[in-house]
Amino acid sequence: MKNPSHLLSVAALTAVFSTTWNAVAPAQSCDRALEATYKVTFVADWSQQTHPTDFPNNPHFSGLIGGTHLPNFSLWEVGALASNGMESMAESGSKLALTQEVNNAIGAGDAEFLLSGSGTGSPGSTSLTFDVTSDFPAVSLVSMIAPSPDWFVGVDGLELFQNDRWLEEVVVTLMPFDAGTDDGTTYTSSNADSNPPQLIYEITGYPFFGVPIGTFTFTKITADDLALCVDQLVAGQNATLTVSHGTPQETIAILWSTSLGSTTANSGTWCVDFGIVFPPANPYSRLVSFGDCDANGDYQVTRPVPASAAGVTLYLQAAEENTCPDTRMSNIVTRVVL
Ligand SMILES: [Ca+2]
Ligand SMILES: [Ca+2]
Repeated sequence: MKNPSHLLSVAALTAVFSTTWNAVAPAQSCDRALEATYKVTFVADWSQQTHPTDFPNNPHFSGLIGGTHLPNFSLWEVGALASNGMESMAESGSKLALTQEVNNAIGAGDAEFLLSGSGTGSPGSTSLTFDVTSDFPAVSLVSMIAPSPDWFVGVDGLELFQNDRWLEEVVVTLMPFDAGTDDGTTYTSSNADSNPPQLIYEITGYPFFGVPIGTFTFTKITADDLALCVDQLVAGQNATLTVSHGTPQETIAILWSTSLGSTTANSGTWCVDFGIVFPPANPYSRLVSFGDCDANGDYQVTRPVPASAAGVTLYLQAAEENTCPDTRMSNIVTRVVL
């Protein structure tokens, strides 16, 4: 059973939050990064049928390795020298040195998350689920073509967050690259370290002849589309709530709840997928605020927190109007009213 004082607090919150409408301008920016989870599926097509020239035994790809990073950071790129980690990956399939390079980049503030997954026989497929944020929106991911001297497939700095939007799905057609670190010319050439090393280049001729190796398909699983920032909530004082990454001039609703869960609705202009729960009979009783973004897509409102709310745990989430059939939701903010 819920205790009566808790219910009283909730009732008081409803009354105050739903009857006070005082948006302030100009809005500050909520500097919280947007978070997303993607799945990348590597479909390897490389086979005797697609690439008959000298096709080797035991065709496979080494474990996926890479990271999410700043757009101006590069783990590898065509026309540049391969790092030691890229050389090791492309020649032996080892992840160790490249893992260290990604971790070093994370330590230097250039990268955010290490990506590490399994390899696959070919033809075959493997997938990897990973987190990414709008502050480090670029993903690089590679895998050795094996057996080979120093050949690999991969993406270099694919940005999953562009123009203030997460991409729903991106299909990358994979072509073979040469890391420039081994002079072998056939799949099964013995080791011949390149001295001096050459620049990374796409192999357009033998033995691939322009036929793609496979695909990386990046699919958005979940994502925050709006960033919600909420001050500390202090009973009897004003609190400021800020939403960023909204569509300029579009309407934002912020709602509160005392429980996490699920509330979805499709009412024509409001297609929402809340991770918090509202009373079915009157969801609008949980409305904190409702108003328009400014020209930057920011929205800000100040609300009084009722004195009776002290000790209550609140969950708050924002939604944007006119995005149907897609939803545009914020992160969920959890606050214990002080
Ligand atoms: Ca080479
Ligand atoms: Ca080498």
